[in-house]
Amino acid sequence: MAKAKNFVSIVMGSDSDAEIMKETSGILAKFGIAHELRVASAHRSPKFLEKCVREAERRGASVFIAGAGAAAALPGAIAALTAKPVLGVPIASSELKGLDALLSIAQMPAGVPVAAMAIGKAGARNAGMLAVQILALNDSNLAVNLAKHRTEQEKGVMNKDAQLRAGAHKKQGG
Ligand code: RP5
Repeated sequence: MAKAKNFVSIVMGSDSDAEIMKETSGILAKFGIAHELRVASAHRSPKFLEKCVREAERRGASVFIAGAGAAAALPGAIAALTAKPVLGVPIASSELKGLDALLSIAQMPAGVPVAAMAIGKAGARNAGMLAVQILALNDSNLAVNLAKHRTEQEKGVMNKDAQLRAGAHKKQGG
């Protein structure tokens, strides 16, 4: 199997997490980064999870992104199986609305790090962005695209500021 230059494995604990984790996929697609989306659970399918991690490593995965809710063991379990960076996305799928997952992901024991993103869609998007930033360290084209993205993002905010000010100006003018 030909390995992509940059390859990211996105794993989620349940298919019910897919709506959130598609946000990560959208960011990676925007930057043209090859990736996969898989469902594997640390609690419900530990042997299958290990198989998925090994397969992703064989395909050349350089970053893992794991989205899970409730007692979210998935990012930590993946981090225990690989030395590649693991970004964890807490998902608000239980009665505790993601705080449980956030703490489960953030409170890793020393020696097995997991980067904890924000709960939900913002965290899923940022996981994609952080993966791009990690890959851009060794990819100058990606670094250029990342810089362009930041410029576009800033322009977007400035446009909104200009629109808001123009609207306020009109109102004041009657
Ligand atoms: C977690 O339990 C999953 O990541 C999901 O967020 C949550 C609920 O899973 P389902 O019961 O919807 O499959 O392990």
